[in-house]
Parts: sequence; structure tokens; C-alpha cells
Amino acid sequence: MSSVSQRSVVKIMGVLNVTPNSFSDGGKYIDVDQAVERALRMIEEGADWIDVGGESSRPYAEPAPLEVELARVLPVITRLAACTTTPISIDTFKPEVMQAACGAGASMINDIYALRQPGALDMAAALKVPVVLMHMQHDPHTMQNNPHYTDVVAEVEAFFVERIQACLAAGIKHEQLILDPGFGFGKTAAHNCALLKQLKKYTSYQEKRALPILVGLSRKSLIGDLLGLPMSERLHPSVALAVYAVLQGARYVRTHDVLATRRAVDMVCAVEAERV
Ligand code: 8Y7
Repeated sequence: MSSVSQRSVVKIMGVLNVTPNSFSDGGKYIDVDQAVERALRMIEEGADWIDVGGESSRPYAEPAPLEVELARVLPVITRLAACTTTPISIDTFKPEVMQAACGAGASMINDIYALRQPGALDMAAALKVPVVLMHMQHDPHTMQNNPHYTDVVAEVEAFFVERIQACLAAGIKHEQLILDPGFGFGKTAAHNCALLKQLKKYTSYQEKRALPILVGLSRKSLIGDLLGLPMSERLHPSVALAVYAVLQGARYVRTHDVLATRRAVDMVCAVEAERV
């Protein structure tokens, strides 16, 4: 594969699900060898981070017990850390998994609960790694039961402010934090669109407070809601959504389709970087 000479400043996070019931990959990558192989392929395709998750967070998913989650993610992280320098993030909200994953070689926490589970703030402070604070209304089991906001953009912003304060109070450094509006997590299509169309609100906030924004839009239900496309046909709309977010200042993109997303994002960033 030819590589692009100038990789953009936008970081691409490749999704590695190690769950038998995962939302988008249908559990194809549960085997450790296969998971590592898939991760290495995403790295070749231009991933800057590999996001390893052992508990499905799709709507209505049943929680995985701690031991199950550890047994899924640790062998993959250990093997992957031994064969690549590309950083690994751990997609979890359990402090025990954060600790074990970072011990095995992970160096970022991606938490859909934004460190709201007991012990998570202290664990992230102790581990001193970057943390993605994602917004979610309710929890994966109940979030899509009639999500409601008076003003979704303002409420997500208030959530960010509250979580940043909680993190700082726990001793987490401002530079460790990355914010994520949590597309699809307790949101209708209208809520997702409002957040996406007004993403600049958070990325300009980012200029004031220097906090980068991560977006996860890859294959999400917004595409099904607006275009009626099934999971297997969401690649091109996902790339369009990633580009849309990047043009509004998003600095991290979480995706299942690294090559297409990398190329699209690099292309628009290259044009943006041209002095004309
Ligand atoms: C997101 C995420 C998922 C997201 C962050 C899926 C774990 C559902 N989505 N983490 N995780 N942001 N930070 O479609 O949007 O991949 S799971």
C-alpha cells in the first residue's frame, strides 16, 4: 500500500472490538490472532491509535462481567503492545480494566461513562494517561428509550464542564483530557444532527481551554435514520460524517474503516493547509 507523504494532524483511532456480540463487526474478531492481525492491518492503513474494547456498548447490550472483559482484552493488548509502537487505548468504564490494560501496554482510556463509575476518576489520575470523556444520557441498556433534552448542545456542554471539574479535582491534568459528544449514546437522529452541525461550539471552546474533540460516527444509526442504509452499506456516509466533523475542528476520529477515513481526512486537511 502506498503511503501518503503528509499525514494530517487529525488522529485516526481504529476500532478493535473483542466481543462476540459486537454491534458493527458481528463478532468476527474474537480470536486473539485474528484481533492482532486486524489491528496490524489498521496500523498499516494509517491508524494512530487502536481502541480495544471487550464489552459491547451497543444499545440494549448486556454488561460483561469484569473477568470476562479482562479475559477478552488483556491477551490482545499484551500481544499487540509487543509487536507495535502504535498506542493502544482501552475502551472501558471499569477501573480494574483500566489498570490491568495499562499494565499490559495500553496508554489511553476511552470511557463512555466519562469516569463516572466508582473509582474511575482516581484510577485515571493514578495512571496519568490521556482520557476520552464521552457524553452519554443514561446507560447502554436504557439510553435509546426516548432520549430527551431541552437543548442538547447546551446540555452536553454543561456535562463537559462538570466532568472537567471533577477530573481536575481528582488530580487529573487538563492536558490529559479529550472530549466526545457521544454520537448515538442516548440521542435521536435530531439530537445527533444538532450536535454535529454545532460541533464548532465545542471545538472553539477547545481553543479557549485547549481540549481536543473526538468523534465516533462510524457506521452509526444516524446513517440508517437519515439514509435508510444497513450496517453493511455505511462506509461512504461514515467517511462523509468524519470529514464534516474534521472541517469543524474535530481532532480525533474513531472509525471501523481506517484506510478510507485516513485518506479522506488527510485530503481535506491538505487542502485546508494550502496557503492561497
Ligand atoms: C463511541 C465509543 C463506541 C464513540 C467513544 C460504536 C466505545 C459504538 N462509540 N467511544 N465507543 N466515542 N469515545 O458504534 O462515539 O462503535 S461503541
